[in-house]
Amino acid sequence: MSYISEVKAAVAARNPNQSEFMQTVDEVLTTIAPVVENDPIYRKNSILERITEPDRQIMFRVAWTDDNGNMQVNRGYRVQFNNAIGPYKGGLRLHPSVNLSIIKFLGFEQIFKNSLTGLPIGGGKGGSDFDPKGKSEREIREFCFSFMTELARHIGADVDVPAGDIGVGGREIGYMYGQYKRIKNVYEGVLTGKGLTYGGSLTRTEATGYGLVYIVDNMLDANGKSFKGKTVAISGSGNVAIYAAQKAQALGAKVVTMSDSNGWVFDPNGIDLAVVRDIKEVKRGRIKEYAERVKGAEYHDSGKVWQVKCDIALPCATQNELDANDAKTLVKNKVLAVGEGANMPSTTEAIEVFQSAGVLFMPAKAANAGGVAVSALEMSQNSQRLSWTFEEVDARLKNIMKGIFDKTASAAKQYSNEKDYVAGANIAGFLKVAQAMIAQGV
Ligand code: NDP
Ligand code: 2IT
Repeated sequence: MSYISEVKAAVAARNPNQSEFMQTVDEVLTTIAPVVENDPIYRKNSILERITEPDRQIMFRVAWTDDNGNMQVNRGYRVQFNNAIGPYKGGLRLHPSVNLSIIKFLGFEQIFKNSLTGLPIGGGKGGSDFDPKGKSEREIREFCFSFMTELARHIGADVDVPAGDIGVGGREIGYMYGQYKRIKNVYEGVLTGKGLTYGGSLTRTEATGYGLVYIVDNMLDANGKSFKGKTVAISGSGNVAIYAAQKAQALGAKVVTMSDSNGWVFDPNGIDLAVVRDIKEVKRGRIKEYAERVKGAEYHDSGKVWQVKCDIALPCATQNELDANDAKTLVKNKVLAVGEGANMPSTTEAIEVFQSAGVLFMPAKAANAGGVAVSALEMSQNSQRLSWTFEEVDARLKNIMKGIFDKTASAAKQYSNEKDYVAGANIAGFLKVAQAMIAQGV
């Protein structure tokens, strides 16, 4: 049995009922085979066994009182996966679907994504099955305080630095930061995505969406194409989706769709982002309101944005939101490129459909690394007690995304085929972490 097959079987046996975690482990181990099977050093050092087992998995009770005075209980998580190249770094997700498998899949992917940025950050992820939808300001604040009361003992600016993800934005980071400071009495960059008045970095809000469009633009450019005049379908209408749409529009594309978990909108005239931002960032409302406010726009509560004809598809909502049937529809409609803004939005089968049809496909670990990259720049600014301008951070982000594209493309060319950016990103991300693990011996 090959080393990779052995480890896959062992990881599956040790982690029953963790389908999302196994999905990413299967993909990563399969695609790094050309590196791992050709050099005995990886087996000798048990690198695959080590990299698939988190350093530490923390699960804890989060109790808080709702507005009726009743005590509610949720489960909190922080998985500190790998700190071979830097402190654990990765977001916190608040969504009712959160479980250990989802946090582990996100933490595992974060190891390789963070490595690709070229910055000194290890991989981690956390969150809770708390549902922020429909909660009052007071309930959100109390949940965040209670969550941080336990989390504070496990994190630190040089230990583990959480940030936002689904359901966690500037508001939640603010409450968590306030509680951390109260408990520890230190003013340090322990969280990223902070507000601009207390250590946050300019461009962090925009970074994931902008970075996604920058790297897709690099990929298009390498293939003689560009965003100009293209029709773009985007799913989601949260942080990543909004700023991906903004940058795609700035590069001359027409964005025609956005969605949330209730439904999706199609605007043949191009999405008016001021309306989306008012609904989502100000009112915290539903995307359905877009079609009530904008003439010519349609709202659908069934089906998916992928049925709309587009040149470029940017899934920016959640894992496994784009399956093989969606991929076949996109291919039939002659999609040129796909860039994953969300983490693992395409199923394994969907990726196969895109790759075998010759669609340019940029996987999440490379495509959405701009967010965590600017988080790492926020850490640097906090450590230096300096803050850089929007233009400076944006210029660095653009360079980092170009660096990720180059590393991904060159590893693809060396170990697989030129356009296999999935293998390219996994291999380039893996090599740096594996070398550090071997050097450190533990
Ligand atoms: P937000 O919470 O800001 O937005 C999430 C969006 O996706 C919302 O429109 C939400 O709709 C939709 N969505 C979430 N879960 C589901 C679901 N189960 N089914 C359908 N729609 C869903 O999160 P972000 O924009 O920050 O995150 C989006 C994706 O990008 C995630 O996969 C995240 O891991 C990834 N990511 C985020 C980064 C960041 O910096 N924020 C960095 C890198 C990746 P609704 O409001 O109805 O729930
Ligand atoms: O998935 C991700 O990379 C994020 N949610 C951002 C993590 C971070 O630490 O900024």
